[in-house]
Amino acid sequence: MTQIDEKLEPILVEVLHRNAGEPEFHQAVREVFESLGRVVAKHPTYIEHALIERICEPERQIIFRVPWVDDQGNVQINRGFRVQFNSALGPYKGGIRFHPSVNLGIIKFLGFEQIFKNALTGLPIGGGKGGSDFNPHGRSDGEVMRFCQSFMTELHRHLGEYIDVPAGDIGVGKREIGYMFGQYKRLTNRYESGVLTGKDLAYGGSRARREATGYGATYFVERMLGTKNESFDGKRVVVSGSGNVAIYTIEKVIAFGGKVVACSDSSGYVVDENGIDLGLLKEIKEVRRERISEYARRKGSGVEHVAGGSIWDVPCDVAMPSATQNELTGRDARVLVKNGVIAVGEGANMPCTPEAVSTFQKAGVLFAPGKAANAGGVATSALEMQQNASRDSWSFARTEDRLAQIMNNIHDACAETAEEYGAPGNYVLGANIAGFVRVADAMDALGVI
Ligand code: NDP
Ligand code: 2IT
Repeated sequence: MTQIDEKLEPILVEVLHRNAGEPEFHQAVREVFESLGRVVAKHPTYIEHALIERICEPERQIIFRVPWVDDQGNVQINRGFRVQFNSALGPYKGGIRFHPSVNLGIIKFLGFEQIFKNALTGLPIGGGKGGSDFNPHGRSDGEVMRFCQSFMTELHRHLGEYIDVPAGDIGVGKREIGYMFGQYKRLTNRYESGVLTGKDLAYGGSRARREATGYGATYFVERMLGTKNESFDGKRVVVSGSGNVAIYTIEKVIAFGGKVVACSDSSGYVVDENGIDLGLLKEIKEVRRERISEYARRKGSGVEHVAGGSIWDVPCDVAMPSATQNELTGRDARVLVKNGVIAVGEGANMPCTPEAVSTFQKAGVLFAPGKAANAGGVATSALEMQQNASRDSWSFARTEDRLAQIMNNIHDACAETAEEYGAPGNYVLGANIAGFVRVADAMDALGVI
């Protein structure tokens, strides 16, 4: 583990103590602290004005009961969360996750990462995150709708286009956003398009928002490969997950000439040496909401389905972990390095454990951290807010151009910051410092609030 600067150590101890029992939040905070030693040495005001303590304390945390009735007439109870972490740069902005593993610590880790990610986009958005321990798998449309309506019945009083603007994340896509927007509109009697992003094109969504996270991560890694005179062209790529981020990562990697040979879900992975058939994958995952084993069953011989196991055992040149936090361990990283991986791009939030990240860095593997590489989703959400505010609707090409520009800018800001602070090629350090400085300077200008 990297040494923490001696001025930062007591602050970290206090933050960990104050947030006991939240290991993912601790992990995210520690990684940022590991990067900040060189910053506080240059700019002592960040310590003197307590900006580091302040940034670790959410502005507001909301926890609420979500009662709903299932198809059998039973009353079900879930827990809802929204952590409004930081609004120095703009309204709180960040997704909503529905997954049985959701708890306050997970939402705080995601909200904390979101602050720096959103700052890196250069757009006026603060950081927040929300969710519930509701499990949408196996639930009917009617159950999902009633759950979303109940969730929004409580949450709506805390939202607004100038206050807090949620979007999707694991388990929340355009269906859930539609049900939540419908309930918000009904409760407030306002057509406030900009209160949620990731909306369907039928009622105020942005073109290219669906594709944005995966496309953005691929643009970022393509530019990072370019620093070594490499590209996706002709490369073997493994993408974990088979949800929104994974599917549109696969689509863009293929467009850049790469071959994606494996993808996964929580039940296992498939290997298709001919390259993943994207049309079939979309039909199975986006339309039919089936398991990944169905891909192997439909393709027949030649495609392997491995139940359980680690997708990182599949040899590749580029790895794009795009499922969930801590899905790629130190052991997995060692296997990837042994198999000759040259670049890793985090499509998910914090998918690589700290041991995995240091394994890649020590081996000289190009490593793009999630808060930089997956920022294209939230950046395009901010473009959706712009379109809603100006009652306009942009073409796919115009939106994707902006996305590509933003990703290139984020890449270059991370690379230049790493260079400036004496750690060329360290995108983790570059992303943490560039993001932190933007937010901390804005907070400082606003006084002690
Ligand atoms: P989806 O719900 O669309 O897809 C998630 C995928 O990851 C599914 O294949 C799912 O499998 C798998 N998965 C989820 N949890 C686990 C788990 N505990 N173990 C193994 N596999 C798991 O979500 P997204 O694609 O939107 O999100 C993926 C990641 O990207 C998350 O980390 C999210 O925070 C991050 N992200 C998303 C953005 C967006 O715009 N959507 C933006 C930036 C980051 P199964 O279906 O079996 O559960
Ligand atoms: O993690 C993320 O950046 C997201 N889930 C997208 C957030 C957003 O507001 O678009």
